[in-house]
Amino acid sequence: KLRALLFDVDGTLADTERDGHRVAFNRAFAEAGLDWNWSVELYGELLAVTGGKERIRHFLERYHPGFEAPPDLVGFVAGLHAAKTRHYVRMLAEGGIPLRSGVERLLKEAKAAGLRLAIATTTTPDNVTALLASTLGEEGTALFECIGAGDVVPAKKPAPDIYVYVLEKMGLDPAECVAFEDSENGLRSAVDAQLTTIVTTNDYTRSHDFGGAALVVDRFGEPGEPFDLIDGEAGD
Ligand code: XBP
Ligand code: MG
Repeated sequence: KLRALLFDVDGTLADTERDGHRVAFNRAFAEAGLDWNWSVELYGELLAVTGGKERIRHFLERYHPGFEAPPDLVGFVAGLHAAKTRHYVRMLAEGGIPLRSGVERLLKEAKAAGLRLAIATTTTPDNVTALLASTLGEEGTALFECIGAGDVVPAKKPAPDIYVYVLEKMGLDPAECVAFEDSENGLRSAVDAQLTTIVTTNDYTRSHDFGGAALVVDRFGEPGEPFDLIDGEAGD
């Protein structure tokens, strides 16, 4: 029996990456006096590594191998990332990013139908509450029984840990849930947690490999703006 819907955040609930996270990283770099600038295209590559701190470290190793990092590299990256979170949360509070088509309706209809809702994301908890508050108002966060986010598990997506964490917290079996994701890393994470997974694609993820998804659509959609079916496995 279906009891709960589990949602990814970035790319699934809202298109937060290109005009949100990316811009916030760049603001944090500029503020720290660094001349790094992540273009829309470069950021698409960097998204292969989930987690902002992990992404910064990957960028350094790959694009600035000669960078004279301060002795406390972990602290340096954590400081940059904290500034990035501050910029990102401010952008959301200013109403910067709307929910994707069909998201609010899906959440509210699911809730009204008695389904339990949860979030499983690699992003920082403050970012999740900022997005929900800025788009759904103060009751936005309360829609979700459990918000699994960020460093609460050490291994981020594509590892299944964050989904396993949420399932344990809610006392649910994966067979009682459906997960919603937008990316290959997210899909791997959910599928490896034994979850039936619906994928909603976006500009950064359209070309990903979605093998193993129960259904792939280009959006959840509204009656006036229906989704396009990209792939579906009969019998799932
Ligand atoms: C989202 C991420 C996050 C965000 C940035 O992946 O990878 O790292 O890009 O957030 P998913 P933080 O949608 O698969 O959860 O900087 O807070 O990590
Ligand atoms: Mg995502």
